[in-house]
Amino acid sequence: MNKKWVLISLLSIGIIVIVIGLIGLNNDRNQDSSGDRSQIITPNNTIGVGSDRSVRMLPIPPLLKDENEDQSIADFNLVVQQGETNFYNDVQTPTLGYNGSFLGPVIKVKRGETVNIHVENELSDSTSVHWHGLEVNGTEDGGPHQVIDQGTLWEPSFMIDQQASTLWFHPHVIGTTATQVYYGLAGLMIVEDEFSDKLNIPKGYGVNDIPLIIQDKSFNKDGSFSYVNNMMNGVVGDKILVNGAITPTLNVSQINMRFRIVNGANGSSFNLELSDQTEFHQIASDGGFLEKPHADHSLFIAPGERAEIIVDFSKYKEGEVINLQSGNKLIMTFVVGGKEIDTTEIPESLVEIKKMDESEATSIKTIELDGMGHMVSLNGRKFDMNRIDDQVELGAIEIWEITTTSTMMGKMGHPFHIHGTQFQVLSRNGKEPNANEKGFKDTVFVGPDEPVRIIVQFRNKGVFMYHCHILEHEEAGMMGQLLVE
Ligand SMILES: [Cu+2]
Repeated sequence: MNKKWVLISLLSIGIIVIVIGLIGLNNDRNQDSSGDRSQIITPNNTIGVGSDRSVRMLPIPPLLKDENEDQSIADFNLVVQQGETNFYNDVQTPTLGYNGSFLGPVIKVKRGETVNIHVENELSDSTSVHWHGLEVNGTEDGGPHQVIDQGTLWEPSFMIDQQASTLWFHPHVIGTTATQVYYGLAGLMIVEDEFSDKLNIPKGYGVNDIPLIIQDKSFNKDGSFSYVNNMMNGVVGDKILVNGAITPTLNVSQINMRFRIVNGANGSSFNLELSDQTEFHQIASDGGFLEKPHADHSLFIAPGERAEIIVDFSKYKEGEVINLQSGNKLIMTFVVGGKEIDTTEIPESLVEIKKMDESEATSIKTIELDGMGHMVSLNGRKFDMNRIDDQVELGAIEIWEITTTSTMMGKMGHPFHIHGTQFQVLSRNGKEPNANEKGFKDTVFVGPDEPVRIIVQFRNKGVFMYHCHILEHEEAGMMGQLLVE
């Protein structure tokens, strides 16, 4: 055999090994995203450079000041900026943030309030601010049609007309959504209403009502973020960050603690549970409270989804340490402190949810989410900003049947999100949806070969996106747009 043939043979073997490896990797990841807890993930919670084992406390994002004294109008200032953040040792990581170097403040609003937001873009790039879960007109939605050029101001104004909920905001520009979120652009919006005011649940922000923005990221040796698209499930990191701290610790008293959990990861789903398998109560999903608290010992949460849970720490003794984990992956640690008077409760019932009536639907549509990596499509096509994929009459109620089929490359699930509305899940794989999916949602995980039927009303005018919330899939074209008028 001459040298040329030896080289070709070696190359061929190499390619075959890589392909087999990728398929294997893909199958592993699929098990993870479909919620299979049998998969073992090697915990990797120490950082390479110098290995910092000191305890990192959970940062609490500040509440953003309302600059308007009028009780019925709120004015908020957001500056999108570049900065540096110290995540471990004395290394600085180049990051992005709102009003700071990483993540952003919490915007707290009330139902019925008029809200003006003044967004200043100080980045060297364009951005947008999408209010994920907020029911507003298309022009205020902050999607790819509301690009904020470098050095300019965007001033959306809207009235809050939806129930109490935990929403969030992040960029949504063509080509840079995934990287801008990964580098730190994400913040929370809390909506309150008369029902959330009345419920006797924990609501002291930063005291017994704590946001947990969960993300996974990887670092290079010099401390900079490593953004590597694995071509399958989007970008997956080997470090877990909560509110911008790597696997942090929170000291808690022996009381009820409410956590507003946001999966702010680019592509990873989490199957959250406490290390001692203790049950907690989920009280809200994406769009607001469930009818009654749902007791469970695990919570599956896909990118873009939110869940509010109450953990009763009065069951523990002082000094006990409980981890929040996903499979074998540490998310964060709770250290239990002393007893404290706690007058809050986990109520029997929370709110009344009017079931949307299937007979009122004027149209049944199908959404097919296919592929992975760059080979993704929605209903067989890739996103085109100049194409409206769907038109809906203002106020119309529709049933959408969302599917994801297996492809040659394997099976995977996708979190499906619709802008500007909150929907209800009618069925999952032909059966009743999970108990924690019976409230309002704006993002729903669609497993492989597991059709999900939703019922949705379009109450706001304009152009809205609907897409997979694995940000690399969205960027690769798993997105469509609809015109409501
Ligand atoms: Cu996807």
